[in-house]
Amino acid sequence: MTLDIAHRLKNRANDVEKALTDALLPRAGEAAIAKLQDAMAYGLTGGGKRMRPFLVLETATLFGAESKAMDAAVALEMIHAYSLVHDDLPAMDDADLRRGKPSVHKAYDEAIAVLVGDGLLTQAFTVLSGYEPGIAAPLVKELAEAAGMIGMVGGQMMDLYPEGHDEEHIIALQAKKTGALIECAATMGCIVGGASADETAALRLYARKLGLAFQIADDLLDVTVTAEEAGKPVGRDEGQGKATFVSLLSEEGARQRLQSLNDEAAAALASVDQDTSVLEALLAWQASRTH
Ligand code: GRG
Repeated sequence: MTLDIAHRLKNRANDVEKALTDALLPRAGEAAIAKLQDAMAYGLTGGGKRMRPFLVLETATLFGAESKAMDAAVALEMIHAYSLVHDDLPAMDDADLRRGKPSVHKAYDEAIAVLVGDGLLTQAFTVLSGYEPGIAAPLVKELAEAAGMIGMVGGQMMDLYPEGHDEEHIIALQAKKTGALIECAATMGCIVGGASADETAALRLYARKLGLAFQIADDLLDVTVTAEEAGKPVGRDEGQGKATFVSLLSEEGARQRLQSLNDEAAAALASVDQDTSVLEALLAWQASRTH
């Protein structure tokens, strides 16, 4: 039977959506906290491709640990959603639209959007604390490092205060800003699944290549689709004079780089004994995504 990756992503996304909704229940008795929870749910649910949770679930599935992986997937998506909510704030990217609907600070207000990000960031670690200690500790370390100063937040800082506009700088920045959470997704799946050090290294390498390819696809979409298709503002990097893979390599060059990264990611899977066809299919799906 041929693998329908779009269908598999959709099914996983539906399961993740339900788990994310449940993770913010029950609503508190205090009206203010219930309102915060509503705003957190607004930023967390009702959209998104759920590629990072997909990667957690599929990596864990390689090692027969699918049933244990949803909480790790939820925690990671909470971090991702927080980053989008904060990134959209006027002090950051100042974007009014996210996933085709008003950004959290537009639907609520700026102070609530800051608290929504804070709430999601911290709730992610509450979710991980439910794992048995031998798994919870490495998951917490992995997610905290990927999200924090040497990971995504560090990458955001490098983007705000660039020390260069050349390819080397953009690769280093994006490996942290976008890549760290994607690498973390595969690693969390490995931790939950009890993968060996070699298997984890191979899947990390796969995810590192995928993360960079993901950013290149994002840069290409930024210059090829409308804001309506993207569900968020497009073409802003060029307006702000920010270097992207497209401005550095040209559209054609960026497409070629994306393809070589996909080839390298597929090669990294070769040393994993399990059936990695879903992870391989994800590469092609990601490269041709439309939002
Ligand atoms: C602490 C104030 C404050 C801000 C932090 C951490 C941060 C701001 C920003 C993170 C960096 C960021 C938003 C990177 C963008 C990565 C990216 C391409 C996101 C879009 O991911 P998709 O396409 O989105 O997976 P969906 O909507 O599908 O989930």
